[in-house]
Amino acid sequence: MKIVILTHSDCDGICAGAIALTRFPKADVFFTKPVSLADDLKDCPHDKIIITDIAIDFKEKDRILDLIKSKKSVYFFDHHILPEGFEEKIRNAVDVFVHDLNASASELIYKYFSKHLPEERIWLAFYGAIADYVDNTKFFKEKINCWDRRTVYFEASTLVLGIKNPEFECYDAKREIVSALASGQNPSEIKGLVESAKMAVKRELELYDFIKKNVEVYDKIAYIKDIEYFGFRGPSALFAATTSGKKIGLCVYTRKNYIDITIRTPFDININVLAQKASEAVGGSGGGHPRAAGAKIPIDKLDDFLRELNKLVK
Ligand SMILES: [Mn+2]
Repeated sequence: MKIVILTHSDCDGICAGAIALTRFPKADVFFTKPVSLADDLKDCPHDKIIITDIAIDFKEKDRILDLIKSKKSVYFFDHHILPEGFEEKIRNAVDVFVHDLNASASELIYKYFSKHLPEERIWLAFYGAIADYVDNTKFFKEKINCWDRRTVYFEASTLVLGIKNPEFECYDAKREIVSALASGQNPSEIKGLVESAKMAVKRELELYDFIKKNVEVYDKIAYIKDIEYFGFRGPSALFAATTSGKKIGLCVYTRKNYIDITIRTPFDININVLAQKASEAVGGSGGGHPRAAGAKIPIDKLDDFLRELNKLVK
């Protein structure tokens, strides 16, 4: 049987993919994104398709559902908000459906396959959880006590930060990381990854200084626009909030036909809900996780988006 793993190319996606590959060592691994999932499914000749850590794009949802129904066997592991009314439909269309907004994709897939995995592969579930800021689940808090958490966080940081440099940014390099992790190597054993992570730390600290000097504010929101550190959108958005003392920070990038916005908060605010409401109010789309969200809006709507978002912040 031909098996493929379709996963996200961030740290959680890499770890979820590596857990799936540990379970099915002969599987192919492909990286995808919400907007390209439908096309990737269309081209997929495999008998079993494992989808992990990919949000369902609400504009593509019907096409994705039809494609899933046309496949022999689909396993679905995810933790992004599903389009309204979609959960029941996808649950009925797949063989395995595991969805939880409060845990990482890595944790969900690890728990599902754990009986078939080496015990120490739980580290991959830890890395994914740490990377996605969900290292606070009951499962994580219980299981981390069985290991030296300092070592686990060192390895997680090596992976999260290491893949930010161009050397490890491309899909081929990430596919190799997935294989190495699936075979039991730790991130720090992957050649060049620790050095790469160290460079990322240096750039992140430079970025902090830069944002401190250049942050702009709009009432309760702080933002930084079109800076050169593209791979650091999450920390950029967070530092915008941190350095200005505002509740919400944005990192804004003007792309060719739209504006890409990364949103973070140091506070306990469900910014994914705010991102979705504010972006839909200006004709865009948005969502993500409670502490790590994003939006895509029409190119001329930044002022409107800031106003809408600001209205939603208590
Ligand atoms: Mn994730």
